[in-house]
Amino acid sequence: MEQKTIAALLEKVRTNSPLVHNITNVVVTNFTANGLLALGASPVMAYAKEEVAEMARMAGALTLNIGTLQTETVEAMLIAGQAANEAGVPVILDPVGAGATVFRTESARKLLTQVNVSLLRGNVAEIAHVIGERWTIKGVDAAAGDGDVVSLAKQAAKQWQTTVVITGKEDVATDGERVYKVGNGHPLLTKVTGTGCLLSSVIAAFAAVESDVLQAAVAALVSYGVAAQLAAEQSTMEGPGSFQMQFLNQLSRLNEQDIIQYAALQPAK
Ligand code: ATP
Ligand code: TZP
Ligand code: MG
Ligand code: MG
Repeated sequence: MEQKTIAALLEKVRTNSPLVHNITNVVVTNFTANGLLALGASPVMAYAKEEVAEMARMAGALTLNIGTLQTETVEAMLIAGQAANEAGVPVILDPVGAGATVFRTESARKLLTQVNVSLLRGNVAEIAHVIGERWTIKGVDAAAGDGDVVSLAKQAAKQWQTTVVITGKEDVATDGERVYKVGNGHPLLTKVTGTGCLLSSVIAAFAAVESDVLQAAVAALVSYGVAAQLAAEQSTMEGPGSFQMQFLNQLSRLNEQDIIQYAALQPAK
């Protein structure tokens, strides 16, 4: 995928400012809304089962995030997901903490079974557990492991008939056939809660303007990772507090030159 294509998709997000409907967790709600605004998208959070279908139908994309799941929220996610499917609105699922508890693992699988999910994004442990493989997980965080991340991602894509993104130091994106690796990002992203969750919603914003979900995901991963690198460079003090603020600034000012200079993207097998 060309760097210019990535920059053009970023520009399209800013021009179209797609509405992204998020049913997300209580930890990251404000950060997700601010991150989407900084990027140029239009966030909305709506959870009541009386309204989610209506909101999902009018959105450019829907993000389902199980980070602080309640039984009623699963119901609302199923209603929203099915309404999005009927309206042709892409659905992104972030299975936060799948594998940590049975409720999370089973809810993620239920959503994947009953909703046509366009893209599944998680850390390696979450994706492994969603497909019934083992990987150490500590709450919502993945532990280091020695499995093959590319084959795990491909296996998940085939098992659930969806596009899969596994993030970490290096990100992997695949539709089960095509595979990309993205090396952008910065370790400070691991010191700010919700950077994975915001990324899932940023992928949703790109999927709202690009129907090839894999291309949308790769453009989102590169843009997000480059913004993080620039933020780390710009932070006066190297710490998570100033990084978080700079990261929002960089999401809003990122341009084609930055993408051309920093994109670390390679096709893989
Ligand atoms: P976890 O809970 O395991 O941290 P997550 O849902 O927060 O998972 P991450 O895998 O942390 O998701 O991915 C969020 C962003 O952070 C992605 O853009 C990813 O590339 C980036 N990232 C994660 N770890 C690193 C790292 N060690 N170096 C650079 N970037 C990283
Ligand atoms: N606990 C439940 S959800 C959540 C925490 C700490 C936020 C996780 O965010 P991310 O993006 O997966 O780090
Ligand atoms: Mg993280
Ligand atoms: Mg996460």
